[in-house]
Amino acid sequence: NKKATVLDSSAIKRALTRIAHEILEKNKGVEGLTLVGIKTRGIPLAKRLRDKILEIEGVEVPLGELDITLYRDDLSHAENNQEPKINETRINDQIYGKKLILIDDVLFTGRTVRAAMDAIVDQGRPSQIQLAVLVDRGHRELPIRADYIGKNIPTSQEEVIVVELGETDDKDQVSIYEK
Ligand code: 3GP
Ligand code: 5GP
Ligand code: MG
Repeated sequence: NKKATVLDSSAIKRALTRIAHEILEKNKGVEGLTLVGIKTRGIPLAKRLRDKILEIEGVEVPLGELDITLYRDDLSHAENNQEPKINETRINDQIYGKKLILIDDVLFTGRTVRAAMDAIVDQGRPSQIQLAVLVDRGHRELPIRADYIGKNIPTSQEEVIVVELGETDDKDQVSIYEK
């Protein structure tokens, strides 16, 4: 059951616009950048950031995709002791010497991002890996943090963040639910 809406569509849009500017500022432009969206909702977020960067800078940066899921398929009963697993990777561009920006919807324990970094490092040696997330809900179990954060939403273990995006759902919205 739903407790609150934390980001509406304009707030999501503003957060992504800000993150696009932060990416450009931190990296002094687009040189060497590659965006990498993580599985379902990280991919539309990565595409939106690419479009925003194109709007601001006039350059279309390369975009890759990573598919990482848990071993068990009943995700509604996902437990913290399940390790994320790489299914498929499509990072078409070269990785060597590139600055990769991983993009995901929610950062929680950090295990998905760790798995993503493993998969990348297996394929090549980027000069840097940075991380952008729409929501950081806390509860990290690994020493991982995001470089770019849409919104910090402190949650309890009993709460879940529901991220809806127009590309996969019927609207843009981020809300908190009690499990
Ligand atoms: P996503 O693929 O768009 O990221 O993991 C499958 C989906 O389940 C995810 O969608 C995510 O939004 C949703 N989800 C909600 N709560 C959790 C959770 O606690 N763990 C994981 N792994 N996914 C969750
Ligand atoms: P982590 O591996 O950091 O524990 O979890 C990150 C991944 O699991 C992200 O891809 C994210 O989609 C998903 N996830 C974890 N917790 C939540 C949550 O509360 N809401 C949503 N929407 N996704 C979550
Ligand atoms: Mg996700």
